Amino acid sequence: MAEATENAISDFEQWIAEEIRKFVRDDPANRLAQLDGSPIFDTPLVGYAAGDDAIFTQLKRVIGEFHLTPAEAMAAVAARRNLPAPAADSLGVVSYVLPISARTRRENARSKDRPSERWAHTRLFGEQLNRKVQTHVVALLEEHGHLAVAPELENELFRIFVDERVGWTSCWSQRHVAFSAGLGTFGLSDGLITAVGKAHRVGSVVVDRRLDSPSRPEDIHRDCLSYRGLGCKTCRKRCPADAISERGHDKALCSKFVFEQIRMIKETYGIDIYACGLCQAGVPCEKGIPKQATV
Ligand code: B12
Ligand code: SF4
Ligand code: SF4
Repeated sequence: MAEATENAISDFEQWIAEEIRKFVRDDPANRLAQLDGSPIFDTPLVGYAAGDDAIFTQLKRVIGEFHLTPAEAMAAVAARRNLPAPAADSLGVVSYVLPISARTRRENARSKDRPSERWAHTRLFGEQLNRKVQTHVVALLEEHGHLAVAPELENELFRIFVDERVGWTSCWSQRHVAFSAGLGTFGLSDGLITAVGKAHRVGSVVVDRRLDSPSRPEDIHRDCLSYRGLGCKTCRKRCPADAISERGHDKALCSKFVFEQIRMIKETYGIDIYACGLCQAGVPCEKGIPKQATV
C-alpha cells in the first residue's frame, strides 16, 4: 500500500516507480487508438536525483542561466500557494523514460525520408500520455501530503525558445534531467541513449522529499559508438536533413526538417503534428546500449 510504503524512505522510490509503470501499463491513453489500438510505450525506466545535486547549477552554465533548478521550479509553485519555498536539499527529482514500442520503432526504421505513421501518432498521442503521467504523479504525491511540480506542465514557468548561444532549448530539458538521474548519456544525434535505447520520450516531476542521485558517468557521451571511436555513422546516414555530422547535431537544420513534416503528416496521416526521429530508429542505439556499429 502506498501509505505504508511512503513511511519508509527506502520504499518511496520503489513506490513511485511502480505507480508510474502501472499508470503507463493501464491508462487507455497509452494506445494508438486511431491505428491498431496497441500500446504506444513499453515499461518505463525510472530514475532519481537530489534537488541540491550540483549538476543542476552546472546545467545553468551548460545550457543557460534560464535553465531551472529543482528549487526554482518548486519555489514558483510554493509562491502560488503562499507557502515558503522548500530548501534545495529537501527536494528530489523523479525522471522517467517511456520506451517506444517495437512495432513503431520497426516502422520508423524502415522509413528513409519521413516519419512513419505510427511514429507521428506517438509524437502526438504519446506526448499526451507523457503529460498525463506527470499530472498523475503530481496528484498522487499531493494526495500523500507532498508539494510536487512537473515543470514542463507549468504554463507560467516553462518555455521553449531559440537561445542566442545554444539555439533551440527550453528552461527544463527532460534529457538533461534524465542524465542527471542516471538514466542515460547523450549520442552524436543529441538523443539520450538509455538502457532501453534512444527511441523514447521523457518526463519528470520535482517533489518536496529528498531523493539521492545515482553515480553518473563523467563522460556525457559514454555510450555512443561514434564518441567511443567505434566508427558508427548510422544516425548521420539516417538523417534526411543532413543535420548530424562528426561535430554533432545541427538543431537549426533538424528543426527545419521536422517542422516541414507537418504538411505531409496532415495530408497523409490526418493528424496535426510535427515529427521525424529517423535518427532514433534503425540505429544500433535504438533499443539498448550499443555494442557495435551494426543494427
Ligand atoms: C526544443 C526541442 C527540440 C528541438 C531542439 C532539440 C535539442 N537538441 O535540444 C528540435 C525541434 C530540433 C527537436 C527535435 C526533436 N525532438 Co525534441 N524537444 C525539444 C524540447 C522541447 C526541449 C529540449 C531542450 O530543452 N534542449 C536543451 C538544449 C540545450 O539541449 P542540447 O542542445 O541537446 O544539449 C546538448 C548540450 O547541452 C550538451 N552538453 C554539453 N556539455 C554538457 C555538459 C553536461 C554535464 C551535460 C549533461 C550536457 C552537455 O549535451 C547535449 C547533447 O549534445 C524537449 C522537451 C524537453 N522539455 O526537454 C524535446 C525532446 C528533446 N525532443 C524529443 C524528440 C523525440 C524529438 C524528435 C525525435 C522529434 C520527434 N518526436 O519525432 C527530434 C529529435 C532531434 C534530436 N536529434 O535529438 C524528446 C527526446 C527523447 C530522446 N529520445 O532523446 C524530448 C525530450 C521530448 C520528450 N518529452 O521526450 N526537439
Ligand atoms: S547511431 Fe551510432 S553515432 Fe549515432 S548516436 Fe547511436 S551509437 Fe552514436
Ligand atoms: S530528428 Fe530527423 S532531421 Fe532531426 S536529426 Fe533526427 S533524423 Fe535528422
